[in-house]
Amino acid sequence: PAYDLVIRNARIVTAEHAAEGDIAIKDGAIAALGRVAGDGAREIDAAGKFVLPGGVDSHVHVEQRSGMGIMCADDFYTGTVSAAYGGTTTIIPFAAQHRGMSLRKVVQDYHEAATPKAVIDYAFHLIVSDPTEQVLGQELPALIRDGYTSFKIYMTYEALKVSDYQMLDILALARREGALVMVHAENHDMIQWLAHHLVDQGHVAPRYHAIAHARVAEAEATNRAIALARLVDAPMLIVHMSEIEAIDTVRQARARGLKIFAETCPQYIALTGDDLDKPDVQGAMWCCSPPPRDSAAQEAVWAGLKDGTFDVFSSDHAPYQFNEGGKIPKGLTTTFKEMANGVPGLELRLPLLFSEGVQTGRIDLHRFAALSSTNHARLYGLYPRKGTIAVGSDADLAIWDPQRQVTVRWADLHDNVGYSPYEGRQITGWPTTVISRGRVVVENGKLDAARGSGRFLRCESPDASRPLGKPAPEMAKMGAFGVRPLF
Ligand code: DUC
Ligand code: ZN
Ligand code: ZN
Ligand code: ZN
Repeated sequence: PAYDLVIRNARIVTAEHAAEGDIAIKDGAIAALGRVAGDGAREIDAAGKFVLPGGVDSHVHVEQRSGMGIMCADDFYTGTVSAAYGGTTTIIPFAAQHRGMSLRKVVQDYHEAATPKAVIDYAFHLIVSDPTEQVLGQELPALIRDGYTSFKIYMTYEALKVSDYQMLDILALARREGALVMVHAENHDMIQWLAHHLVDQGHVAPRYHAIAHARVAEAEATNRAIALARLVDAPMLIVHMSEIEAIDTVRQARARGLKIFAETCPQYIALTGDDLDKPDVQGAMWCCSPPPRDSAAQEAVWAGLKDGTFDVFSSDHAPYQFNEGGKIPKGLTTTFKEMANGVPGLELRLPLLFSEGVQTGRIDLHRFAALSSTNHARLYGLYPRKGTIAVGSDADLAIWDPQRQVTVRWADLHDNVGYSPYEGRQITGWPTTVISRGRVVVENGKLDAARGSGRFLRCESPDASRPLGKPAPEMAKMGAFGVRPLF
């Protein structure tokens, strides 16, 4: 046969194009598109189905210890298996530095964890919590050249947060070295102050998490992060956005031509703060940061998904088991401050967006492809190897049955979390066949992928990280005073 695999009669949809035709795959890559004459060692008839680029999930936590020291429930096997079942063929988890650690060592440790277990391809973002001279001067520039071209920083969480001063250091470095900075934008002191008084007065249940993480804390930090980026003319991406005013702030920044990118997640279209309002500690299962808000905020998120304010729709999969060593730390009748923050979403990210977005007419399939795959690959330097259906690209594909009806039950999912925040929800449309580098890894509900068969991806320095060349006027003036360039 001319090809390893040929998919026939597909309705092929990418971020830019739609076409009816065949996809021929050889040696893990797409070899031909259109009317393919040669035969395949294997052929799949995709009549009546959509073939989309395999999902790229650029915000996931796998085998990571949280700022509070709690270990994720998913390792690189269960995490990547769960991703594959949900139509995702590339993940970009974090290699997380905790203070005092060498970033180089952190990266080695994550590779040791991922290499023997991952079943789909992966890259890494770095989490920078300790920007020492060694980290800024040596480790980060070298790591960026080695293919780790994005890093996340936190404006909140005692153990992880960086100061505004440190943010400027990190942004200036990213600008100079060609990396993209991702920011968790919430005002730390507002949250701490509210939380302190809530706990002080005995309000310790999970539902108060959604009160302590006030909307204005996200709005303020988003605005401040953008201001810091403006000072030094560094592009930036705000992760997991949930809130109306913050979304508007990003929209305005972009309207002014700034390179501010934005991400939102399933929990902000499918959950609300009321989900945390459950008896006893049950609400912990819906706890994430920022917290889901209300239906008005959900509508604002949809508007942003539609109008392009959001570039990427990621899961922020942060899997913690309920009780056993997870969300509710053992033996503790806890306050909401000790809960692990995060919800699972790797497997349901795309089905939720398809069902709630495409099926309802809120977004079209091109936008779905962009939000679920293409824009992730572009923003993080993996395009066009990942994120599209084109000759020469990796054959990472998801064949979607738009009619398939699924009722979410955690028991049918493949993560190791033990519950789903979306239990009982009806979903229309499902990725029934998933292909990673030409290998059919999921078909008819069955997995066929060996542990360790996923490959590490080095990220290029993305166009998204190129500065505009317009720092704040005062910075431009410093040169005229003979000040040495700051980046
Ligand atoms: N931030 C994340 O990115 N994930 C989980 C929790 C959080 O605060
Ligand atoms: Zn975060
Ligand atoms: Zn007090
Ligand atoms: Zn996260």
